Amino acid sequence: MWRRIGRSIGNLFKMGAKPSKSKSPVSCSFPFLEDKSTIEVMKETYAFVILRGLPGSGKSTVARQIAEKYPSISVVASADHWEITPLPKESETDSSRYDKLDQQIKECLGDKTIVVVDDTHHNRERLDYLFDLAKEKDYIVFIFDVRPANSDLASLVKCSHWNYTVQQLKLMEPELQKKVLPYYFGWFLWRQDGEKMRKYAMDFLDELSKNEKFGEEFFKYVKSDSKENFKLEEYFQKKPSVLHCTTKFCNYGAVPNSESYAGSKTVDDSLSKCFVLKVSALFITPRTLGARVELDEDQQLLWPKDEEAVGSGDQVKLPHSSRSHITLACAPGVPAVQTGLDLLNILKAENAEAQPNLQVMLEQGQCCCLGEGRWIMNLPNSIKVKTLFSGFYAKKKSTAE
Ligand code: 2AM
Repeated sequence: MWRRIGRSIGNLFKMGAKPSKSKSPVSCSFPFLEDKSTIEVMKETYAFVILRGLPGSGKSTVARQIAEKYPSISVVASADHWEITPLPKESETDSSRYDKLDQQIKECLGDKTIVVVDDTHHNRERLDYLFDLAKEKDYIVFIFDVRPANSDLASLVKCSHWNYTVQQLKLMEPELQKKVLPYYFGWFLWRQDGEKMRKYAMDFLDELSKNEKFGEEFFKYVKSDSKENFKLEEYFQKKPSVLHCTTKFCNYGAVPNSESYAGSKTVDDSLSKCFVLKVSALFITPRTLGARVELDEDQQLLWPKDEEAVGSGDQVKLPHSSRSHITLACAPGVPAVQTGLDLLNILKAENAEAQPNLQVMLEQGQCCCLGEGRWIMNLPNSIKVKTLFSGFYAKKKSTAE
């Protein structure tokens, strides 16, 4: 019996060059293998799946199952296939060992929708290199730790065909027991729905830019030499390459409670799973353009508990997860984190004021001004967007944007 953190996988044999020595019955549960709506979305998502675990832990079984579930659109790039023996200690200086595997991965990125990399992945530098490859082509990274239910290393040694000793596996084990913490966790929009949101945002800007009342108020708060030459679309140029709704910002573990969040069962069960988010409003400030997201009960479980204090210390208290949003664009020099802060600020002003300062009617709905260039348009019909839950992984300390 084999498991991926509480879940069992089986039928143990290796893809690629050599089959593993033993097999056990299949019984596994991953959203991208079993959940119908997840599978539909995965079929049209650039997904970079990193399988991670000790030799003999069952990674290749999962890889094979993905290949079977997504025939023709997926590829498995396996270290075994290129006969790359994992080195037990963190001393993999000779990266040329990976040349053939990397060549295969690079050829498949952009060509195949789902790229699965099957290797031990116990070396952080190696992971960083893969994150860069995925980011270059806007692939969403999914990391799955495949762990044997039976942690007896002697049985793993028997299952692996690389003739390891128990001692060698012991050297790899500590690194593999640690979670790879992302820059942030969040819901990543399905490409089609991402495009839909971008179009919606552009139409919103287009309508606003034609509205005199809006222009008069908004322009007072932006830094621009000339009102005539000011163009909203040009001002909000900085856009995320993949739209997302952040749940927990981890900064690779530097943020408190990142590890407990990443290690929670809710997060683990949700990795790669499809969630449909409800976008209930669009908002604009002199700094950011964003979409408000209202979470349902299940989605709220993924919202970090330490964000509960939102609004505490202020007179206006806002409900848990009020900050949930999608950053659509930022003004020059403004970091994306500002969008959530702007949303909270708008919601507090909305709650505090009986009447908005100004209102303008747009095709998509009524847009209300809350002063200081802050405007919100609550949508008469919310927009539903399909997303996949995962982390954003990049080299530690990189700016990531
Ligand atoms: P946001 O767009 O959802 O606000 C990368 O910087 C992403 O991490 C940003 O898109 C931003 O998400 C989020 N982020 C950055 N710094 C953050 C912080 N201090 N707190 C919460 N989210 C942050």
